[in-house]
Amino acid sequence: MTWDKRSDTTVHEQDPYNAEPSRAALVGHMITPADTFYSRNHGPIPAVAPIDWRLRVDGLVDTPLLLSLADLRSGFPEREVVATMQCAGARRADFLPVRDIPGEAPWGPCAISTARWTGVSLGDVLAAAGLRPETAHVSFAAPDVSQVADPPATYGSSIPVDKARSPEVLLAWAMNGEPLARVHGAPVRVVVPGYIGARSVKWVSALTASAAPSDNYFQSTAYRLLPADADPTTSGPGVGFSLGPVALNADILSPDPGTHVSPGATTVRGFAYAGDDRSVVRVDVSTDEGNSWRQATLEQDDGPWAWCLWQIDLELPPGAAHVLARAWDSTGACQPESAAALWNPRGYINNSWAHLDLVVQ
Ligand SMILES: Nc1nc2c(c(=O)[nH]1)N[C@H]1C(S)=C(S)[C@@H](COP(=O)(O)O)O[C@H]1N2
Ligand SMILES: [Mo]
Repeated sequence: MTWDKRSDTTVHEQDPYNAEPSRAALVGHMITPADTFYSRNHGPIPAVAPIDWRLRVDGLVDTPLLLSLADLRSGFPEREVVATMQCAGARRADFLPVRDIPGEAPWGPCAISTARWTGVSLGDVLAAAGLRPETAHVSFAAPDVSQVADPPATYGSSIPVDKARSPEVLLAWAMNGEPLARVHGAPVRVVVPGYIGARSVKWVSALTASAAPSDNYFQSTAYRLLPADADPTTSGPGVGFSLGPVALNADILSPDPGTHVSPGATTVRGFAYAGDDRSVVRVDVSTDEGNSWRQATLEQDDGPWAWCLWQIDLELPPGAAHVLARAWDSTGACQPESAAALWNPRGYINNSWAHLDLVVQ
């Protein structure tokens, strides 16, 4: 099953289906086409007919709700948000030379994509149910059962209530103007812009208001950043810390690594993404191991939740070229230099400087 993805997609795993686009497919599009958007799954992909879909809203609410897709579409204002989604495991491949990470897919830089999402604000639905003041977190449940969880469990996550009320967080039924594809969570998924992809629950079936974060395996145990010396096979709930907002990241998408280019001008292109309440303000590129940096041209016209695309023309002398890139965000943070310093047992959030080797001849 290819889930209608391009033929140059890298499939890390067929079942569960885990796949990322090629750099060449991802580069240059502010909005990632549906056949190019990466996909991350922890179990078999459910088939949920739009007519059968229901959303339960319960927990610390005044009025529990049970909504159909028609209720959702007719009962709340429609909203559209351009938002980037990035998997916490993106760029894990660059951790592997530091130390192996058994049992996790070697995602490259392309476990990130951007779409125009249409749906309703999660906050509007929560307001209709009436959140009680003790609510501190909102949990999302889904029907897909994962054998990755121990014991096997359905997928779920939660986000803090302030984020849940923020208007950009959607219950979305469309991606790039088309009904959501099954592999992306049809008929309705959560989209939490600025947070790791794991929080954007697909095929969402319930929202629960609670005082504590979700005790679902994928919130309490997975998607926690462990200390380097922790054993991921025995680290249960509470070890390390839970990941939410995305850390500043950038990588190079073109040319492909190892490409032979002619001496003279070479255009280097990539993405940068700041996550949550920050924005990308600058991307630096170096061809002399970081002794000097030039600034790339940024394109970021699609609002605060979308990534930034960048490009720069470099004059490269004949021989081996090593290109570095690093982004800065609006808080003054810059990406860390080395993957070695960031290595962690589950291989999350590698946001170290981007590297590209080229041969100029
Ligand atoms: N129900 C459900 N939701 C899920 C997942 C899942 O396995 N099951 N994977 C999560 C992870 S880790 C990511 S990165 C995103 C990927 O969304 P996509 O497949 O649409 O790209 O979905 C998230 N939502
Ligand atoms: Mo993910």
